[in-house]
Amino acid sequence: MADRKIVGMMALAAGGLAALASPGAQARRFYNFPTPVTPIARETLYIHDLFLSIISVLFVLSAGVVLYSIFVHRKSRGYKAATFTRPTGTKQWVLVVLPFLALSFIDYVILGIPAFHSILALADTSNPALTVRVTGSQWKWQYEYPSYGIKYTSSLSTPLDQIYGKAPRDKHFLREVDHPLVLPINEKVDIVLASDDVIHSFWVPAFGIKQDAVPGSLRETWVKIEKPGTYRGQCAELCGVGHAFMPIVVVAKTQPEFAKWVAAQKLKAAATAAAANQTFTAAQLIARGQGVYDKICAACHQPTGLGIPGAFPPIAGGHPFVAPPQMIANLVARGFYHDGKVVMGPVENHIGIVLHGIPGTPMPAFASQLSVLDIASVISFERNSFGNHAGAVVEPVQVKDVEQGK
Ligand code: HEC
Ligand SMILES: [Cu+2]
Repeated sequence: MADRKIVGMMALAAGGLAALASPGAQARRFYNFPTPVTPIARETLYIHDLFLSIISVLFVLSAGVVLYSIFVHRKSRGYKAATFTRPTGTKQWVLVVLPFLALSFIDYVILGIPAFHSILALADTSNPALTVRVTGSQWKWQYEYPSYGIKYTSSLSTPLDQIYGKAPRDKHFLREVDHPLVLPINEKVDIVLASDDVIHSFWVPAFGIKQDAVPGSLRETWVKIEKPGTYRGQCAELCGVGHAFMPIVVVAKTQPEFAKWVAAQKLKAAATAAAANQTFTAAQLIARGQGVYDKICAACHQPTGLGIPGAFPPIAGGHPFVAPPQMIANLVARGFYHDGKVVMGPVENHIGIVLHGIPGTPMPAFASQLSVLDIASVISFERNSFGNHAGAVVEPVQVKDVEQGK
């Protein structure tokens, strides 16, 4: 009989969907969640799979009943539309109340308890073994380990040629950085998020976390990574034109490997501090500065040094630049504008601009992101490239002097 066939087909479809969505049967494929590597990610995935299986079965069952009724009780068989507007009689009341109770049970107990548990677990940042501070800024992440005195900036390392389509894209196009966040496995790491400018969002799918970094307030989340490896994520809050250029790369290491990394970072920090007192040749500074410029400044001032009319002033002196009056006034005040053209202003002002940014404009302060040597180098590069002929370069001590207000 046709009716029985339909019921059979419905059962088959329900079973198939349930098998697809059931946690055990599911291999992690490209269209699904990445393999979870933290307790939170695993719980989230479990809840997702559970929700999906139950919802799929309910969908198939209820759609099946609807389709069945439409087909079997059709007009041509002499059926007439029902006219009742509310349940009448015991049978109908049971058919209303039972599904309601069943749905409530599914929602508040079967799904509700694990969901509530994971929300509580997500918020529990107590007793971390390590705290890292993550600060979003346009358009890079800064990572700081207060207990080790380590602090560095992580920026996109995809070459500009690939971004501009002049070279083939590699596997991790726009998802590779110069200095990843390095974390130990099997330890609870408290991640304290802040922002230097607008709202960013720290999102690493394999960790099951996505937490906004909000200017003027601190947000927290935590991870306990179970497997060494490289995990990739992205800023998940539209934060300006460079939003797609601030990926997150986390390298999880075993405790001994992590300890080695910490020791190496401390040595590096000592070397950077020492470099602030050394002198370098013009060629050394300019070559180093070119690297810093391409990585950090070119996003706004452009690889050509010509800027973008109205938004980002050229670095190349002698270039006409049209911009809103306030921006022109800023440039004039610092000695970087004359006769409708951008000019190389006084070196102290140049150092000041790069150290402290231009408040109230997109020009960021780099004092906390770049070493004194990097700042000296990038300024040396800017003053001797793009057709600028300052001749002299800037040594790290000069930057230190301006920084200390000498
Ligand atoms: C997020 C975009 C952005 C980045 C990144 C950026 N700048 Fe700027 N910069 C600006 C803007 C905007 C101005 C103009 C601000 C104003 O006065 O309104 C500016 C102005 C300047 C000026 C003064 C005017 C001029 O054109 O000479 C200098 C010098 C400068 N930036 C150097 C740098 C250096 C060096 C870097 C990299 C270490 C850098 N900037 C990175 C946006 C940026
Ligand atoms: Cu962002």
